[in-house]
Amino acid sequence: MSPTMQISDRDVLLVIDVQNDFCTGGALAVPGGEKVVPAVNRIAQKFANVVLTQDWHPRDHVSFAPNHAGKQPFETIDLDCGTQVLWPAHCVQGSSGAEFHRDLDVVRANLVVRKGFRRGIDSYSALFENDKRTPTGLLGYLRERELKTVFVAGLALDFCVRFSAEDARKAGFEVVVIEDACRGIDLDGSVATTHRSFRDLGISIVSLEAFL
Ligand code: VGL
Ligand code: ZN
Repeated sequence: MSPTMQISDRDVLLVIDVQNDFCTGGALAVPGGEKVVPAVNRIAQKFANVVLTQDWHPRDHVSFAPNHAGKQPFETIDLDCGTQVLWPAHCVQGSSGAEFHRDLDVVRANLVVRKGFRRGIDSYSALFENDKRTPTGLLGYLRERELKTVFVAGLALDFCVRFSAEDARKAGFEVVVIEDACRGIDLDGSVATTHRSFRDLGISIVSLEAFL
């Protein structure tokens, strides 16, 4: 993508999980998570269409390590839909950790998609839950609004940003990840795996500079 990108009414900015629990001091802090906030706010100015996602778990969620006797955060378990990383309890419905970062310009958003609200299944992607089948409704929204290119920013690069970008690409959208408006967790090389996967799927990566 060339510098000074032109954004059209068919483009959408998808802002993933910029919530207190993923920022410094939060229950599942992504290193430098809050640093995406000014970047996202700045880019969002350029878009007519901005969608936010909000990780939104019940307290007894299957992805929480404390809900599994003898398990520590970042260990894994096997579920019907595949391997599940066990996380510290985070983004509990209605908690302050689940709120958007206070400086995030939420006024720009025309839709908020909540995900991960079913006890027995996690949802990294903003389009499909981790069984790869249960829709969140966002794909229908993007199609019905006739949006074409999905720009993705937020947290965490190697989990919810990754799977959202991949599902949008597989559904036929052009997908552009704004790398320096994202931060990663990096579990067992997951950031490198994410970059390889983006390349294999034809997901573009640009820097913030391309928008300024
Ligand atoms: C996320 C782990 C658990 C994310 C959400 O937003 O990337 N990661 N829940
Ligand atoms: Zn979560």
